[in-house]
Amino acid sequence: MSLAELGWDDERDRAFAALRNAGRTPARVARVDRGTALLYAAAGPVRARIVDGRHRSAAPAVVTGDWVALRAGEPPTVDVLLDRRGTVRRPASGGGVPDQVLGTNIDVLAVVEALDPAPEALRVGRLLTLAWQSGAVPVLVLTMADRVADPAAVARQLADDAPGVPVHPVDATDPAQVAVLRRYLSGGRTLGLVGAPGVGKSLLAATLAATATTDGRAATTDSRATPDDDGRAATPGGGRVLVRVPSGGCVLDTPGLAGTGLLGAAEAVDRTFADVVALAAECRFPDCAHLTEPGCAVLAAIDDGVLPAQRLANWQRLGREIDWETRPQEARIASAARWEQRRAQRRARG
Ligand SMILES: Nc1nc2c(ncn2[C@@H]2O[C@H](COP(=O)(O)OP(=O)(O)O)[C@@H](O)[C@H]2O)c(=O)[nH]1
Ligand SMILES: [Mg+2]
Repeated sequence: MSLAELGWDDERDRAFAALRNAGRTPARVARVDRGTALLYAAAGPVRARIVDGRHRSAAPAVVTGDWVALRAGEPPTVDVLLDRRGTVRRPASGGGVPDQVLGTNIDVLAVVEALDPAPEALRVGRLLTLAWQSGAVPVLVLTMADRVADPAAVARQLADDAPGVPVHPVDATDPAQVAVLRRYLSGGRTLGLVGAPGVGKSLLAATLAATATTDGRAATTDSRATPDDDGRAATPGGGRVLVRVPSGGCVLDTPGLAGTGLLGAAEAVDRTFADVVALAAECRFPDCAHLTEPGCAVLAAIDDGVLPAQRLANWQRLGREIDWETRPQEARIASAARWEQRRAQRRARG
């Protein structure tokens, strides 16, 4: 197994020189289980014990996608992480729960959303925000194209909301259609997959990893490509898992993100909605709420048909969500209680 196919390059090789002189070999983390990691090394897959780095205060935990220094032994161990590029995090959900790394060394991050049931523009915006934050290049993959009448039309609509992001509607059960994503794996790149549960992430990963036969259909999944060292069929299911693609590159599958918070994401939202932000900067009043104010450049753009009204609405809703996420928890509870009260009053009025 060539390290280059897994994303090893000259820069990483230079950074590794001293470790190599100390007898270590580089390897990439395919899966982390309790205390051990399954690694892809030049010699093949190897399971290694993770040496507890807690005595070194700043030592980060090993995550799927990491490059590590492998030390031969019985058992082999890993204790050094190389610098990361492109780290995808599930944001902290408040209440002191820290953010969670979903995977790292991701070059291209596909936000996966199904066309059926109809895509949720807000969720897509939220996930694209997470993608921009990761440092990876975002793309949007719309699955279940076989289940809707006009997938291209829906794709165009979502593309309007995501300037600069390539959009690919696909039937994920059809390897010939999934092949459009292979361009993101060339040169040993890693394609990450994020999205709600059940949108087809794992199917996309398995289809990309399957060896194509001459008739273009997927053969059985290449067992060397699947991160299961017990010989059982790989069931990436709940976990974060790095799947090797035999023709080069890797796919990093993640568990479903049902509700993805936006703590600290204001900047990334502004990037996703760069056009609205640029317009808002031209409003006459600096505190313009883009509702009825005179001299509002955003409303003018909507009137002129330059900006879809829905895009302003999505930007405002995401903005409110950020306020919500960053408000202290007591304020959130109080506000939720008030909301419940108002709802009860409305119900009582009938
Ligand atoms: N018809 C159809 N079924 C799909 C498509 N993508 C995924 N599925 C099915 O949807 C279900 C969930 O897919 P899975 O890959 O497990 O979703 P994940 O939770 O995002 O990993 C599986 O039964 C897939 O076969 C698609 O494009 N078309
Ligand atoms: Mg899955």
